[in-house]
Amino acid sequence: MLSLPRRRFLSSALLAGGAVGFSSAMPAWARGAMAGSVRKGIDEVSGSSIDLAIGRGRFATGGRSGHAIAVNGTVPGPLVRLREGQDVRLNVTNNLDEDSSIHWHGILLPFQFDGVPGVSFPGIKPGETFTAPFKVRQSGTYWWHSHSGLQEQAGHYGPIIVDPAGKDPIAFDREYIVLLSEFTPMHPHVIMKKLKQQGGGYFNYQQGTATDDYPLSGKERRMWSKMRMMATDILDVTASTYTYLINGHGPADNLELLYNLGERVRLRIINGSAMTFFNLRIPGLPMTVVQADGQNVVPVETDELQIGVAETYDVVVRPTADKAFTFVAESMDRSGMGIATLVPRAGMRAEVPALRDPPVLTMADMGMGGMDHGASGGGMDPNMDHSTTSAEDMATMDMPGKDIAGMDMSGMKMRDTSMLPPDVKVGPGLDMVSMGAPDRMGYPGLGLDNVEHRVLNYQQLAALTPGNEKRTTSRKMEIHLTGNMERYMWSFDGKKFSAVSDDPIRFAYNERVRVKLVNDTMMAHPIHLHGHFFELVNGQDNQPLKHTVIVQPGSSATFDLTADEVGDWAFHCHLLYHMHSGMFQIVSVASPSGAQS
Ligand SMILES: [Cu+2]
Repeated sequence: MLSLPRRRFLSSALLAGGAVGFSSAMPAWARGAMAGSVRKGIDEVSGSSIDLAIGRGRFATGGRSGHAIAVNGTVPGPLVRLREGQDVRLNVTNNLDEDSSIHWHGILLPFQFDGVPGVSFPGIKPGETFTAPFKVRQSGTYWWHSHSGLQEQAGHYGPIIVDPAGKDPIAFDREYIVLLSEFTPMHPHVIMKKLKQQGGGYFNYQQGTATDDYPLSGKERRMWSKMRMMATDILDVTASTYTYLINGHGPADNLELLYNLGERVRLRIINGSAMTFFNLRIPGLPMTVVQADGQNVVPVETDELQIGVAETYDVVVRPTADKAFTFVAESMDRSGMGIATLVPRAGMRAEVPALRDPPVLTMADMGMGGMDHGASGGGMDPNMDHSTTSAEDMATMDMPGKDIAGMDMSGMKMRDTSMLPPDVKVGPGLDMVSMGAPDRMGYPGLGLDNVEHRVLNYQQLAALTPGNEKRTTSRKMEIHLTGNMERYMWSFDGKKFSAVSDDPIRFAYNERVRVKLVNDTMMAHPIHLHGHFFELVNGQDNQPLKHTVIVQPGSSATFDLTADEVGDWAFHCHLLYHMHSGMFQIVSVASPSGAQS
């Protein structure tokens, strides 16, 4: 009679004992329940089998705190450190109560392991572990992030470094990861909803008013308002909502990067943010750009560079003065900044520069930069000679805020759909058409075209090692980046992505195609292709390889692609809320036999 309750007691005691032993042996994140706060910063994982566990927690920085998604208990998640040529198994366990995923951004691997739900695999269900086994075929600086819903915004991202199999052509004495991101206590779905309800203006606290001090005349202001657009619409979400992070640390955290005098310090800069372009500079210290998107480039010395969402740049700096230097990551709209300090000794600080005046959009950003280029379109030629363009065009290219004065805009159409190729769908999702869409690969980025120091632009990038394919392209393709800012609709070719009805962009195996991206919107879009590197058609003999390209507002950018990675791959804008709103497509590369995957 007593046996049954006793057995019950014993078994529950055993369970409790087991649970205690389990919890003392394993950190909270490995059990799925993340008690309390998430740790900031970056641990390192390496070896032939790497475990990553996705969980929840609370994150706090400065005066802001809120919900976060952490991997292995930290935001950002751990550095995945690999070596070129090694075999690795990446085991991803989802401890969330919703589906999750990890995409290995910039890593070449079989498409089934690319980590995009609905494209290359079904996603990872709660409690499941997904394993990606593959051989590491490359080296360089990359990153990983969730491709499920809006999880990336909540902290689900981290860095990847692949060390080269042989000698690294980049000489350095010390290295740091500089992973840029944002934290917001606002739930990402609330951000999405506000953007949808109130257009891109919701988070823009820098909107022009009659009494502001933007360099705009009354006539210009009336013109912008007549178009129901804002010259200060630079980033959809700003520092009013975001705290900008470097390696998980807000500006108040005083993140230090220690160096010894004279050392060559390699900064592996990753823009792991959801929505923010950053202007990067270290006042008093020139930066030598040695790698872009994980691919070595001919070194270029510069003083500032703009990094788009999802891009990476490795720079080498050499502090030869015994002092502190501030690393400044200023958001493109200049509403806030991420801060770190390079210091020879702990506790030293350098001056933090004030935020500069916000830039304003110009006619070039409205797709009117190419007005006078006529039939040539100005688009396919990356070496477009600006000296042959009209004075008005020059004004639009080089003098933000000044160009609209003196021009009568009343006769101009912002939406001349007769300029569009027939495959672009004309509908409410398209509120602007670029006229001519000149190539602006030589443009350093919004607000950086009139600073007094050197600024990097895409035309300065050249692959370090020749040997990129020299085969000429056999086909040309034009893809339009389309949108309606006020309705917050984003698409390719006017078609919002829906997995059910859309046809993928198809390539034959090993086909070499010249792809021109035409931006029919007033925002810069960082366009990312999975599973491949494409070559920027930027006028260099050794075209640089990239996985992400910024297409400037009202402009075009062109790349050559050799489609030699079989399978279905995501192709999308890396602004998270643009991708989520429909600026997404599938690229399908046929197998060598010619069969579509
Ligand atoms: Cu976009």
